Parts: sequence; C-alpha cells; structure tokens
Amino acid sequence: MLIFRQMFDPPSCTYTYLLADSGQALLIDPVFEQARREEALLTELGLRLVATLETHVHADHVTGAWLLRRRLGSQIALGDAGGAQGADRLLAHGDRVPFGTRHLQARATPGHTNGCLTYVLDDESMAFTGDALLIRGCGRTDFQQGDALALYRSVHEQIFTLPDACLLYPAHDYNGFTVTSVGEERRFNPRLGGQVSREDFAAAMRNLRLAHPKQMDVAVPANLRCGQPAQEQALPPEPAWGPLTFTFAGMWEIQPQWLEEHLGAVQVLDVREQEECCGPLGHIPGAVQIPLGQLPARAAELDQARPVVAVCRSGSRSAQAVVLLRQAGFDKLANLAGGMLRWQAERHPVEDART
Ligand SMILES: N[C@@H](CCC(=O)N[C@@H](CS)C(=O)NCC(=O)O)C(=O)O
Ligand SMILES: [Fe+2]
Repeated sequence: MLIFRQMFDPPSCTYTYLLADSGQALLIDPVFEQARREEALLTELGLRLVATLETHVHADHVTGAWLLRRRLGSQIALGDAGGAQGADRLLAHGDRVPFGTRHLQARATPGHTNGCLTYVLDDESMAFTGDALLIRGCGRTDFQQGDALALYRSVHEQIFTLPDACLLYPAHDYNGFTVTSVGEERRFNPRLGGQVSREDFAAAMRNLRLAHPKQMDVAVPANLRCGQPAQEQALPPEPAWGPLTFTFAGMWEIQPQWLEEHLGAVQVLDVREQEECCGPLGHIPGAVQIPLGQLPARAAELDQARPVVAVCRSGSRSAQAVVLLRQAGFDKLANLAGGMLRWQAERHPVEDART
C-alpha cells in the first residue's frame, strides 16, 4: 500500500513529500531544520528512508538531504545538471528511483534552474514538479541559470503531457494551496496554461520584479554541498542529558526503562490530581506532585538546572506540562512515554499504589 504525506516548512513555504511502500520510504525536498520532524514520522510509521530526492538546487532553504543521510544512512539523489557535489546518485531524464515495489521516474524540466527534475509516480497518478510548475504559477527564471523559454518547453512537453487526472504537487505554495492536477493547470494556469504563448510567457517572466529569496546567499552554496553545513556548529543541537526521542507531534519523550535507571538524576514531575497519585497506579518514587492546573503558578518549585520528566496517567496532560514549562523558561524537559499506565504495565517501581 502506498503511503503518501505532505509536510510544510512555514518559513520557506516549502513542501516535503514522503512516499513509501513495503517499509521503504523516499523524501522529496526535505528541509534542514525539519529533518528531526521527518525522522520522527519515519520512525512512527516504521519506515526506512532509502533516499532523499531534490527537485532542484534550492535558493530559499537548505536541504535536509545531508543531515538525513548522516542520521539515517539514506542516499542523496538529485539532477545531474544542477552541479551539486556529494550526492550518491546523479539523476538524468528517464532514471528511476525505486521504493518498495514502486518507483518514481525523473523527467528533466529545466527553466527555473537548469537541473530541475519532475518526479512522476510509476502509474502517473501523481507528479512532483518542484518549482517548474506551481499551483496557478511557476518558479521564477531570473537566477540560477533560469530560462523562461526552457521552462515553457519543460512544462508543455513534460508536465502537460501527463494524464489530465494526474495530481501535481509543487515544491512551494505561497497561498496555502496544496495540490492541483494536470488538467486544471493546462486550463487555468495564468502563466503557462490556456492560450498563453511562449513569447507571452517570456515577457511576463522578464517583468516579475521579485526580491531575491532571503536565504539565497546561504542556501545555494549549502545546497551545492547537498545541505552539508559549512561548520559542525550549524548542526541542530541534541539534548545531552538523556536519550530523548522526538515525536512527529513535536514532543521530546523519554522511555520508562531509562527513567527507572536514572531516577536520582532528574526531577520527576507528576501532574495528576492528588487522589490519582495514591490511586491504583500509585506514583513514581520521589515524584514532585503538582496538578497540571497549578503548574503555571508553582513552576518555581522546580529547579531549572536539573532535567524535568513530566508524567501523568497516559502522557497527555504531562505533554501539556512540558509545553507550559518550556514557556516558563525550562529547557531540559521530557515527557514520560506512555505515562503511568505504561510505567506500571512494565512493572517499574511505584509507591502508594492502592487497589
Ligand atoms: N520571499 C521568498 C521568495 C521565494 C522565491 O523567490 N521562490 C522562488 C522559488 S525558489 C520562486 O520561484 N517563486 C515564485 C513566485 O514567488 O512566484 C523568500 O525569501 O524565500
Ligand atoms: Fe526554487
């Protein structure tokens, strides 16, 4: 069964796509700052990242390709004409990238940049157009070897020739649109659809007068290295106090086994109501008990210098406690995965359990 997800990076309005089959995943256009989120989703869905694909050498954000390869061992693939160094696979027109029993096929769609590729799913039900074709728009052609006539030809010959029902997913959208189709863009794309000629298009593109992307001076050199930062310090910081895992929901978690072995090294914060802490589930030895509703007023009872592990019955109220403590200035924080229910089910030590 095909798994498909569309993720968004708000600062750059970039879409990252996850495609997976039979446990093997591809990511198209991952963003450096979102690598941790993408890794969390892959873990939660039980997928192995086989490769990251770029639609082009981006000018507005740094790719997560290098970081994901370093963390997950994925291959880096992108177009051979883009001039990037350090990829595992340089793709040419017609090349296939397999995942599980499925594959994407690369189509060269230069014009926004000379290395732009559109990736078409094997059954032509969806295609990932990068910045060649945006929803009712298209990528600019005023830098990175941009060429309006080449873009016109690419879109007409390589994208508009796909079936009308083929869904199109772009690399960006600046209006909140998420998906379109070949038939729709052929008719309604104001720059390239309908009766627009190549001359009309080229003249319009010469007069866009857009400011350069804010990140361009950082992004292009980094993306020519497939997203490898110039210095190690540029790597996203990892929490050092314990083996925390990040969830796609955006929460740092710690596992019960580690907590049992390190109870003396952290503050356990139990945010259940008083009566629950001496109910059937009991509480973790040494836990500080502050009900969630009282936490904003009583956060000062906790030591900011020492890690805090929040716990409740199931892990839901304690996740909110982590959010509140972060707002109060705490940074060594984690939620106990599975809460007291899992703690007790796995027979970790409890006090005051009353049946
Ligand atoms: N304001 C954005 C500009 C983004 C931009 O120029 N995007 C390129 C794609 S890399 C584009 O082609 N935009 C087309 C458009 O805005 O119509 C930024 O600073 O990042
Ligand atoms: Fe672009």
